[in-house]
Amino acid sequence: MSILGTRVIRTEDPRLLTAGAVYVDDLRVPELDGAARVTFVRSPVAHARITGIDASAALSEPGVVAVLTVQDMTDLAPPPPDSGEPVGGEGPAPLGGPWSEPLLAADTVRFVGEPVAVVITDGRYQGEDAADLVTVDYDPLPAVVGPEAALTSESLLFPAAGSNIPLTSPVSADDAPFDACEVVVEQAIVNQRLACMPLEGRATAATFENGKLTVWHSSQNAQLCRLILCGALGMAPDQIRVIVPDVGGGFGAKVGIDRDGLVVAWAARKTGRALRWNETRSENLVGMTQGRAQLHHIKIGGNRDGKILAYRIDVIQDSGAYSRMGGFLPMLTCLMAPGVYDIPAVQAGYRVVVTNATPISAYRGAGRPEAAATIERAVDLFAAEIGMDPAEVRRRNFVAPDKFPFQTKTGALYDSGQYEEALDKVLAGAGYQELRKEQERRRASGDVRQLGIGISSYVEITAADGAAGETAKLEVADDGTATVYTGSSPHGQGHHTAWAMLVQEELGIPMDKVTVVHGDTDLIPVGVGTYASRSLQLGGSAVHKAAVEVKDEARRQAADILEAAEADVVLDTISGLWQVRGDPEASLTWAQVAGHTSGGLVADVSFAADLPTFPFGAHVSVVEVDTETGKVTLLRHVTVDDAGPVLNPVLAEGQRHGGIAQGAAQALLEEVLYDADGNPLTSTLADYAAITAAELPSYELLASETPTTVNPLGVKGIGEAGTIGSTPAIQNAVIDAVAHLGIRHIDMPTTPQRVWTAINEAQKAGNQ
Ligand code: SMO
Repeated sequence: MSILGTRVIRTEDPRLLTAGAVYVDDLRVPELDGAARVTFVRSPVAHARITGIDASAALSEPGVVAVLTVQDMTDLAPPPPDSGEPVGGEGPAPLGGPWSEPLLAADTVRFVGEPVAVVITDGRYQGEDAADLVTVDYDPLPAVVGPEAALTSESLLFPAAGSNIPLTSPVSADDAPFDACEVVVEQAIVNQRLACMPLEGRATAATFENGKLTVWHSSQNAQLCRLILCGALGMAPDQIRVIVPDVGGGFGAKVGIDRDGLVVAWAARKTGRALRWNETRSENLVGMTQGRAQLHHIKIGGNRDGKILAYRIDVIQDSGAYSRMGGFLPMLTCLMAPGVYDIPAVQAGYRVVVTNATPISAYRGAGRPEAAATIERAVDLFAAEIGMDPAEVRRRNFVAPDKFPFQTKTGALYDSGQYEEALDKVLAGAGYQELRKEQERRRASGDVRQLGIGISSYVEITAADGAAGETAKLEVADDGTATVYTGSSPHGQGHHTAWAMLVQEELGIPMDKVTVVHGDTDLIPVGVGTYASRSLQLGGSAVHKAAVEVKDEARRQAADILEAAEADVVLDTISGLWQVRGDPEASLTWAQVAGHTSGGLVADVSFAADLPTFPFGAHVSVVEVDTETGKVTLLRHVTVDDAGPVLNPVLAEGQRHGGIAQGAAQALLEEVLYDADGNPLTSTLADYAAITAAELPSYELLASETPTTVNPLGVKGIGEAGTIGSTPAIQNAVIDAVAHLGIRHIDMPTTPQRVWTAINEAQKAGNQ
């Protein structure tokens, strides 16, 4: 009887739902008693030269301890030149040289919300008041707003660099593959800028005592925070301890620690005071890195029999003011450009541009949702052009199941996949043929509420940096309990439940006797963290590997105690007893076996995968579009998300649910907007239309499990799949609902205004 694959309720939840989580701002540890508060003075303008800062009025306010600017950072080395070396596996280092990002603005500000100074006060509200009294003189410069403006603007964010384009990987201009096609379609496709919006914003606390810096930070990986802190503050790893308590969501924006958190840590060292910082929602909506922000120009060609022969995608990545991830995101977009299709000619390239906006970084999928959204739109555009059912076009172009491992034209090696089977399953689950009939009926009757059916087939890359691996230390104590120290730091995923299940499965130590520890560099000096849908396949495989090693050692110990041959000693994983084969009387508990050793039973391992994995699936979305108002209602969402064997359906379905909601949010509602001067228009939750349960139906999740061979659990990642699959299905559904009016494309988010405008313009064109 295996616990794997069973619906185990999350062990994290009783505490979260009763006592509540302990986020950074909730910490009541003695070291932070009497901590002073950090308040940032942020730029109110998108692009300007700073000509003066006067803190005198602020300094005379009650409770003000200090006002610090870049002038006070005399203890820091200037930013290092661009090394191009990866940081912690999640992509290249931020750009250095003329493009480098300071911790506090020096002579220029480049986005609204950029940190200019910090005010340190005894109380939190004193900080708000004092920050208002810091006078910063700005000499405005022309703002560069949006990726296209960056290409042509004479205003340069970094004049010494000579352009607004830090990185390019040019797309091929070879038209020959398209010239051979019967049909060619071109389209500009926007993948809009999104806010990452974790429920808990950024938060940092720090103390500096006896030469040791302790930093509590809301992060996806404590060890990466420490590495970045070492570099920024010029300290050795053993001088820094990073602790990550409960984290209220990250979605990519909490990988490592960003400049705001670094400033808090630096200020604690500078002033010798314990400090706390917890951002407001408005700060979060301008200061935390945002996601997506790509503009694509695509060309897709093929024949009228439905065969796609050529695909080109030219990506412009708006990196915001500072290119924190370099070309990493568009590189992943280009890698995954052809999706699930076996297309003979694929051309993909990108330009990264800087604009006067909040920096862009990873956001749930980080470069792959953008690839899937656009190839799935392109296939629908092609299908519409040749007048073929979009499901049929997909079927005619899938990578066939006997072609795995499959090398794509863009250089990815897909491990395993069953793309047609996934599509057939989701179409059957949705009742595709009946839906099409209902659509016909509504079209024929001129119903105000038109039905749209959208399909997406997707593949994504997870644990792209599998070679960086993950750590696990497992100890079984002489009371028979087990402790797992994991390098994989959760922020809502349920690692504690999952890792305890893996220990129970292998060792027969019940889950309630297994404690999981994460996010403390003193206890877990080596770890990589949670991102890129990597946790179970790397961190879980590490726990599994540690359990196997502990079991091997325990068998040797048990054989010694029982005076039996090792080969005859077996573990009954139901009772958790070590026994001698054929002698049920001779048995030992884990406590007895662990007590027989001097130091307890310990395995300290890391697990690395040679190759990434490629989860896949198919989504069908059903929407209703009110053709008089443009309002879209998401009626149904049916999915197959195949990430290999499911360890715990409760956790996997939770990831799918959240992912679908975030994908729906991009397709339907969410968009970070700026005005022509670079002022953010969406810096409160009244303006940024974050999706809620009211806009979402109950999802229909279908099962499918195709294992991989790259790790012992056979698992792939599930964290980002829902987002990657749902966005194009929903966007395609909205366009499908109005396709009979002659509409071929509507950019995301498909807000009532955009849909209504498309309908209105189509009607005007039809009346001419
Ligand atoms: S977008 Mo992520 O945390 O790889």
